[in-house]
Amino acid sequence: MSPQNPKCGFIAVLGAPNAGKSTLVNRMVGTKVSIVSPKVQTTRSRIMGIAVMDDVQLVFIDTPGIFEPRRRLDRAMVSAAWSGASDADFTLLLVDVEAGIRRDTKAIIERMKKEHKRAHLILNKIDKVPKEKLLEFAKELSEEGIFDEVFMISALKGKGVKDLLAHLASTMPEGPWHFPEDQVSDMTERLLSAEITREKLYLQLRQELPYATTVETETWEDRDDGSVKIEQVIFVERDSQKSIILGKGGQQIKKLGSQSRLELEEILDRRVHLFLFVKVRENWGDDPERYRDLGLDFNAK
Ligand SMILES: Nc1nc2c(ncn2[C@@H]2O[C@H](COP(=O)(O)OP(=O)(O)O)[C@@H](O)[C@H]2O)c(=O)[nH]1
Ligand SMILES: [Mg+2]
Repeated sequence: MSPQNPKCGFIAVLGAPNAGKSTLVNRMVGTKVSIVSPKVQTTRSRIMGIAVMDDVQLVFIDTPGIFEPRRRLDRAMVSAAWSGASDADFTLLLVDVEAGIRRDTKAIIERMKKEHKRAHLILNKIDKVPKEKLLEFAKELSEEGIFDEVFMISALKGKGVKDLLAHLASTMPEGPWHFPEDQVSDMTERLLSAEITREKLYLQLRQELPYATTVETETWEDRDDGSVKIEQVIFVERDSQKSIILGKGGQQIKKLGSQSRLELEEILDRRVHLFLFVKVRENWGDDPERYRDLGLDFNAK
């Protein structure tokens, strides 16, 4: 059924790493389109999550966190975040109230000021701090003069998210929908599947390791019985990392594979045969091949 008076808008979700951007986008969309972990820099590329409210289609652009980039992959991620913002009609700036207003957030605000950009301020993780603290943050940040509205939410618990969504829906411009009504994301199933495995990797493995890994779906084979066979490669930088991922007697990768498979079966709504391989690629972070799938700019400044 097509909408009577269609409205559609693009909304960029910006913020420091770990602010809860992906958690919020997933909640707005109502299903997982972007992976989440307690680690910083989980989201590597720009991901669109699409929500529909009556006649309104809201396209959220989840972005990698904005921080001071050091390595090539950092630069590509931060650049993807800013270009996400420039493609959007509206911007939400998410602040983790538990972490407070840190350098990364201040730097984002400074750049927005310089570019005369405006945003809605979203104070997230309100389940973690007392009310007085929230009001202080709201006051302090309002003085920056770039925020039109302030919302206080818990993306994790869902508190305040409905109000935010309803408000956004009421302000979207008139115009045709950009995506079919049942589409929830601009990601292919292949890419989402690789992301799900990377999420499990982040959740299972501690220390520095996850940042040095990337996952790609190599083959995708739809079978006659309705199931799908997926082969994925986990790229690491060193042999020592490979053995961590494999674990003793292959225990670690087995656990990884079964967790990822369970979630994939839920998301894809079909049986999944998942095969994981680990390959050592020293400096995969400097290999243009690894950027293409993610839609990242290898030469980002
Ligand atoms: N307590 C609490 N944790 C949250 C909330 N929103 C996100 N988180 C957690 O913060 C971490 C980072 O979330 P994520 O969505 O990956 O942040 P991103 O890097 O900004 O995309 C995860 O462990 C989330 O579960 C919230 O409202 N309350
Ligand atoms: Mg994220």
